[in-house]
Amino acid sequence: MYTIDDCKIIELPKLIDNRGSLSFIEEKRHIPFEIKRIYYIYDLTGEDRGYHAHKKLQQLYIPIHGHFDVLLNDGKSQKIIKLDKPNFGLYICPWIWRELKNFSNNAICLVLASEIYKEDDYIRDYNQFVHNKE
Ligand code: T46
Repeated sequence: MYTIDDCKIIELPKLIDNRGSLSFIEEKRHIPFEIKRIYYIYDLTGEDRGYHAHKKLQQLYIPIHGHFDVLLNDGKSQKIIKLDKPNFGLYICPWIWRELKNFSNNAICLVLASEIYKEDDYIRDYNQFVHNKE
């Protein structure tokens, strides 16, 4: 049974020189899954996003610009994690309810995902999520 303790902040490499900074991610080295999809959310209006869990999907959220909060809930416990550094990503395992909130101006969230998009991997009803976790 997955819990919020299976979700973690992953520090990514950051190479700094007089031109700026560079971070990189290699699958199975910095993150525990193979990357099958990359997407990003941007032009955010301030409305919350998420409000769902995934049955199989693993993801890494990276705040490549700005900052925002992620609420994680496993049906029993919850915590809120602030993402505000492009070299720190949040790994989220399956079966975790997530809500993305408090986006700063021009925030961009880059997401690395372990599976291609499948709507039937989503649980978008919180009561159903809690019921299925039990
Ligand atoms: C997550 C957060 C951070 C696709 O067609 N392909 C895709 O790869 C994705 C991610 C979405 N879509 C479609 C599904 C919906 O019709 O785009 C529309 C908006 O997706 P959704 O309402 O799920 O957006 P968010 O921001 O609430 O959630 C998304 C991801 O779905 C989710 O896995 O963790 O971003």
